Amino acid sequence: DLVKARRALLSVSDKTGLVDLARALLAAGIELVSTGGTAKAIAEAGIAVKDVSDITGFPEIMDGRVKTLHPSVHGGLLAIRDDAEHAAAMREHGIGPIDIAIINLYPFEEVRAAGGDYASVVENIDIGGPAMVRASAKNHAYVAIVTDPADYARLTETLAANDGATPYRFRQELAAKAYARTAAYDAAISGWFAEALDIEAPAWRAFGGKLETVMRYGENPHQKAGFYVNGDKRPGVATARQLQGKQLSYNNVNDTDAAFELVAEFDPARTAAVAIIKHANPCGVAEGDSLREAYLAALACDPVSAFGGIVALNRLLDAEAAEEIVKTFTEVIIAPEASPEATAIVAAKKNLRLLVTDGLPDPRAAGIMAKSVAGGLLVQSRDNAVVDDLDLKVVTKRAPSDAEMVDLRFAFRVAKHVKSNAIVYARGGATVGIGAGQMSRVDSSRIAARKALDAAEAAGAGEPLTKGSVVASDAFFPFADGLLAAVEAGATAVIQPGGSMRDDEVIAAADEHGIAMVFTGVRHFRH
Ligand code: 93A
Repeated sequence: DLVKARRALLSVSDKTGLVDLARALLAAGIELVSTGGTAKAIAEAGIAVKDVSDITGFPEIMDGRVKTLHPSVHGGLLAIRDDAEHAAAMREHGIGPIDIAIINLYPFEEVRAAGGDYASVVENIDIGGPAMVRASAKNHAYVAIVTDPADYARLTETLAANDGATPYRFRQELAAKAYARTAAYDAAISGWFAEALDIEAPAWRAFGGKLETVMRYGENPHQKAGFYVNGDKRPGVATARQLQGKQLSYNNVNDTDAAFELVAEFDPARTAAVAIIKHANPCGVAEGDSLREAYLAALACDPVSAFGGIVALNRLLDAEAAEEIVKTFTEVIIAPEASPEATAIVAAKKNLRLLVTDGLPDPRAAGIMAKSVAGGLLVQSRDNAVVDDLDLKVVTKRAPSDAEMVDLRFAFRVAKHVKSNAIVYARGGATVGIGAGQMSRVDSSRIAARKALDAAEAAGAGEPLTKGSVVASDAFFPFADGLLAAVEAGATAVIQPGGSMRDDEVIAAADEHGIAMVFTGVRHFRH
């Protein structure tokens, strides 16, 4: 079970913690063998290390493309120590066992993320490293393979606790981690090819490659969770820089993503926009001349739900907006940038997380969405339809006024990001009532209207804000009842995909009440 470590091979691109580890291994009586750059770094610290060329009897050739790809290295890693034939082969060819391998790979992901050119990205595909990692991990009966500098301390502690040996269970766990690393590495390479060649990426890439964060827990405290990233450089929750606040929770990441993807629908060159999200649904969205104005209008839609929400902005967070946002308990703020003054205002709220992304995602960009189901993964392309690109058809006797048309587009833009069945009332560039996630469309209609009433009451307004509003539906009204509920709430114009068997009935009901209605021809289900 315990394997006494006598020789370690070190070959690392990321030299973090290398010298300390080398010193500790040497102190434990372990001989060190290393490749060019790694050996140099160790030797410069005054630590005795052998060059891998000394054991292969072969120089590193072809710019290092071939340095450890040699039977002396792979035989030392793969030999079954107590197999007579293996032992004989080792004697015959002068191969010494390697008991510990410390390897991390050429920084393919980093070079790719930094926008390296084709040739340098290709040159950073490590061959010898993964070969050694896989060989060591296969032979975990004898070899401890460490692929992550974060495990160096655990290695030295384990050696110290076991008189310079490693236990079987420890080597098994390291092997499992090693194969996860090589799998993610190859996934990143194949993903890069797919992107470079503009071909369909393998579906499983949607799951992401690299474990970025281990969360305290998942959707609920009894669930474990982690955040895996796939190297996509698009501005968003995965690439955001957190300027302050507690670690993001699983639900925070999910909600922040929903918030930012929604607010990115609003071109910052045209308007300032704010979205407030709770449980992955918006409880208020608005645009305006300033972020402050937009935030206040978004907040007015449903101030009760906004408590503990996620706030996303489509422009640089300025001091005026920050001052308003911190008045309400908020979990996360995400924006393309934040001014120093705004950052200072947010800093007064220690726990409030502030994320900046250096840009907005492109709502029209292609992408892959995945959802796990029992026994599999459902994969689909991203919903990148944008209302401005759609052919809107007026189907009623009355056409919407210009002002109604602006709000109709706004409402449909928001409805795309509301869980189905989605009903969104809007007026003057702000949502005034949102009905989300109901099993019947008419219920979503009623809930949205009810929320607008509550908001009006809370604000001391005489009549519900839905009076004179427009309404968007993410999918067609199967019957006239959903439309009639909207009419009752005071909506004057409707936007919806159309396409129901009963479109005629719905159009007739709209005409009867002087409602203007447009069909988009595109549905925005979201589940
Ligand atoms: O170019 S390689 O694919 N060919 C090899 O034979 C080889 N052996 C180790 N890359 C190879 N490595 C990698 O070199 C390791 O995975 C490690 O990332 C890096 C360490 O090089 P150096 O010690 O010269 O800094």
